[in-house]
Amino acid sequence: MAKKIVVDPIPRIEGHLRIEAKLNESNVIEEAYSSGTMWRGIEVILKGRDPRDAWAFTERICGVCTTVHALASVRCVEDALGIDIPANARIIRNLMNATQVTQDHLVHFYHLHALDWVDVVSALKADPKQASVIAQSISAWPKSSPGYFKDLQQRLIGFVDSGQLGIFANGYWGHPGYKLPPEVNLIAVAHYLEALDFQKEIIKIHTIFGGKNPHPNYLVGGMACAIDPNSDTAINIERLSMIKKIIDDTQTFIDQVYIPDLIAIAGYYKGWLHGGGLGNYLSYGDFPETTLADFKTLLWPRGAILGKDLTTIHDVDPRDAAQVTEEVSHSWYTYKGGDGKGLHPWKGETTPNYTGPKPPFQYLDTDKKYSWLKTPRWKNNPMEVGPLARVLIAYAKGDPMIKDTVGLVLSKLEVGPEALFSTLGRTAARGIECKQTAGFMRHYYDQLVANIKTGDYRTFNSERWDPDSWPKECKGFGYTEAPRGSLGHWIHIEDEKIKEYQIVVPSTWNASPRDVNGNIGAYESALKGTPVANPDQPLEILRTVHSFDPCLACASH
Ligand code: NFC
Repeated sequence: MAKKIVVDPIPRIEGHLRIEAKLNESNVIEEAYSSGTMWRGIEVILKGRDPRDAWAFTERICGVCTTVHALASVRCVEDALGIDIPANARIIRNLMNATQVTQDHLVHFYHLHALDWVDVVSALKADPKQASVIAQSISAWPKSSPGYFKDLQQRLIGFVDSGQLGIFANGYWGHPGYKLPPEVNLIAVAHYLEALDFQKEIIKIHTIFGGKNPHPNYLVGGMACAIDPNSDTAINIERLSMIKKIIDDTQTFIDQVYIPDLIAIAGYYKGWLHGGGLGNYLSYGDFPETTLADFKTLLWPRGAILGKDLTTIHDVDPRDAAQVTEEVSHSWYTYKGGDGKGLHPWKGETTPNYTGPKPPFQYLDTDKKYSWLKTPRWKNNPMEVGPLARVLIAYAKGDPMIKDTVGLVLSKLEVGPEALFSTLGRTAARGIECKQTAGFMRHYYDQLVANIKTGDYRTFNSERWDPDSWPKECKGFGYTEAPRGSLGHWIHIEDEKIKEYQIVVPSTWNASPRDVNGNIGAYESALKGTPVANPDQPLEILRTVHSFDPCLACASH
């Protein structure tokens, strides 16, 4: 008899995502339903406030992608008010954004996703000498001696013997889906712990430019950090050298730890090609070399792919009311003109109306409304956003750096580009992109130093700071490519206050419920057709959903 299984909550850090899956008699997923189970109402909280404060509220949507909402928000308000920012501010924002993506992808690979492929308990059976031989054969990373792996294994044995697996508790250890030999599991666990320590170093760049992390400071009109090579309270030579050292170390870690681990682990799973999903991909693009309006200079290109067709990249314009819409036919909100009517975010509404079952309950009523996420669509199509979308769009557009790195990863794995349309392809795309953004960190550091050397220390344009200089009414759009994908903020300002503010978030695109036409979202599509070896331990569902790196705090905001 067909069964239904529920995984709730499913993300490793960022909690309130529920997946319900219907399995057929052979335990293959026939239908999946993705539900966000919490809502906070940031869009409602923003109404009536000073638009210059919006970044500080929206940034609190998330502590994981902690900088991206502030970035989209200041860009949105600057767009509405017609503010050009100084070159240093653009470069610092790009550097902080590249830092965010790099750190976020590293944390995703090791701490949010690796344990779907790595069996921690199997590492106890590893031969440390053999682990050392393997580690040295795949990388020049110095922490690879037999003694290093033996010590780590002893620590793990101590955890297990005391019954305190701590961060490794509650895994499906011993599941037949785990394919790595014990020695590769031991190497991966070692790097899990090293990456946990190292990721906090990367993000110090935010504390230098933004005062703190999470939630560094931003500013409408520029950045709030002063540049003065001769002052010890500003961005000076000492801090710039600290940034340079962090970038050097980050590139080394990505090249010598992340990428070799990704290739080594993926090599054991390359037959597991489930989870491809929609085949529709969207990216707004990011990393402007001049202004945001000049799409041609974006280092991450803008575009859309439909039906896996890499020969045609469609033009994307998120300002166009016929392109980006959100509807609520399956979401716990109501729209004045009807819940199935797609609204462009400049006309968007946020009116919560929970109509789901009263807890405790066994299943959601998925024929009706079943999520706190709205349903975004691009030209009525469900779209996947995120690293795989960006990598495919850049690859199809012939970006040389992406072509090289994709080529390297595919040739090491001995698979063709079609393997990218899968859960593992999504995971590989994140690694490919992480190598690229670590390179962007260096690129923007070099740009910043070169610009400072010209004597330009400006980080803020105060021309439109005074609300008396604003029009009575205006609208703006701000975008960024966050680690998980395309993020847009749309604002309507009237009489110096926020009249409406709408946010369409990467995890909302990917985790959206069905639309009024019955089209399923990216998670729902990626899960369909996947065989589940043991419905009591649905490791396969974790793998595919985690490969998108869900963040529900962002998605339902
Ligand atoms: Ni939270 Fe996010 C915001 C999402 O836009 N989704 O990547 C970014 O969180 O992680």
